[in-house]
Amino acid sequence: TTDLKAAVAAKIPEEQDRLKAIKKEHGGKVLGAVTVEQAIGGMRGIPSMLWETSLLDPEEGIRFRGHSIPDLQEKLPKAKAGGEPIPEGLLWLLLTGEVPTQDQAKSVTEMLRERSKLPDHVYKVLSDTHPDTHPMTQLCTAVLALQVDSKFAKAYSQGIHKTKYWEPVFEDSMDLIAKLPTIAATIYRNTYKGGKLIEDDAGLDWGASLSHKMGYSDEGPLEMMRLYQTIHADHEGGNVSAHATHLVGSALSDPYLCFAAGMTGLAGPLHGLANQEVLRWLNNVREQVGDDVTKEQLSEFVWATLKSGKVVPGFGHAVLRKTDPRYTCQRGFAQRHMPDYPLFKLVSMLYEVVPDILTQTGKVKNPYPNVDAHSGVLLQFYGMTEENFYTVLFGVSRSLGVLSQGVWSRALGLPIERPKSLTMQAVLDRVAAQE
Ligand code: FCX
Repeated sequence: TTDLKAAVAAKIPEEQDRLKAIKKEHGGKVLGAVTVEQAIGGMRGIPSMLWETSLLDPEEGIRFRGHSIPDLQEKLPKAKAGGEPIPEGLLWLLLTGEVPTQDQAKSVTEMLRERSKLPDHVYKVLSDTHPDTHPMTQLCTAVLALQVDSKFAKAYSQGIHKTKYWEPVFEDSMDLIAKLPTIAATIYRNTYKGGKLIEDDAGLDWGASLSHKMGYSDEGPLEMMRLYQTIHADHEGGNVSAHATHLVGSALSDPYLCFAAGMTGLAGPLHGLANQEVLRWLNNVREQVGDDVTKEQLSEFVWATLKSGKVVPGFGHAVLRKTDPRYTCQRGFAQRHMPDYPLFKLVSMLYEVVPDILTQTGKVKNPYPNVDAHSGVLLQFYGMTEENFYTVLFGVSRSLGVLSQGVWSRALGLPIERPKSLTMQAVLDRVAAQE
């Protein structure tokens, strides 16, 4: 089939049975103990939720439905031979678990295009926001403004049977994914280009159309955006944007509400906003020493950042313990398309300088670069110089992963999330009871 919804529907019964069997046969088994340190330390490493669309290996990085990033660059359908994968193909994979054919990916492109029209009131909300409103806040505002059209919220209020939840959740998710490029481009044009919007090009795929509507229609930025939108899509379930979406969705808040929750989390500087912070940091270096910075000067900057009690943005990770393959993939793109670009050289030099220094601090568990260390270079090269907008691009991509999982969370009937919290005294009482 080339019908995405039918392909998902066909998978649901076997996956429901699988989950039922796992629960029945292994429900009482232990996945891991929880230490006091973990409870205090941001629940790091506690296996405590189901997330089907991707799994993060600390050494090897993300796998989308079992496929690594290089694997997907090879296997996913492309807009042009030998080019970058199109994110619609990834969406099919995330939702069905199967790598799509060219025709299946094309049908997703068409399905999204049919749903892409943004209601007038959303344009109005966006043009009425205070001009200084951060683009991420504008993104959340626009997503919430769209919520009035939620098919799930409507179906729920009309008493839909719980076995059918996934269907309107699927519809809302596709509607929202379809509209996000127009929302993002409108935010960009309003904030930085005097509100002059650009007509869509009906021949373009979802990711390329985002770049086009922002005002960048050459082959270079179109290909870059396809890759960018593919690799930022998902990073298993525990990161802040995914977990926030998942948590809020577990209360049966509709996809607009839970995606907005995810995006408010992505807007934090330790998470998605790090791509903006990296650019600021790099610009600061360039302003102070110019493009011909030496390794010694760069080291001084890194140390100065650490000594002033700040993090070096774009480095470190809560789960990964090696260089992020999303970084490596973007580095490969830069090597192919912009090998002599000064900013790329600066970022490459950081790769040689920062890990050593972070290791010397003796506390950073992963001194290597993450996805956010590199994405700004690609955007800057093609003229997208407004770094405060970068996290919006991350957010558009993240919709593919978190909303796909949202469909499966409802299809599998996952319950409301409600972990246990403790007071400090309660922690001490539990520890004392064990001694
Ligand atoms: N620069 C300076 N210090 C760092 C650091 C960095 N890049 N990374 C970690 N540390 C520090 C932590 O702040 C912590 O210090 P503390 O003990 O004084 O509080 C200590 O090292 C141990 O932290 P660690 O266990 O290694 O890392 P966490 O799991 O707590 O945090 C993040 C992970 C990603 C938040 C952390 O590495 C960081 O702040 N990095 C910079 C911001 C960033 O790039 N975020 C984007 C991450 C990601 F790719 C994404 O979500 O987009």
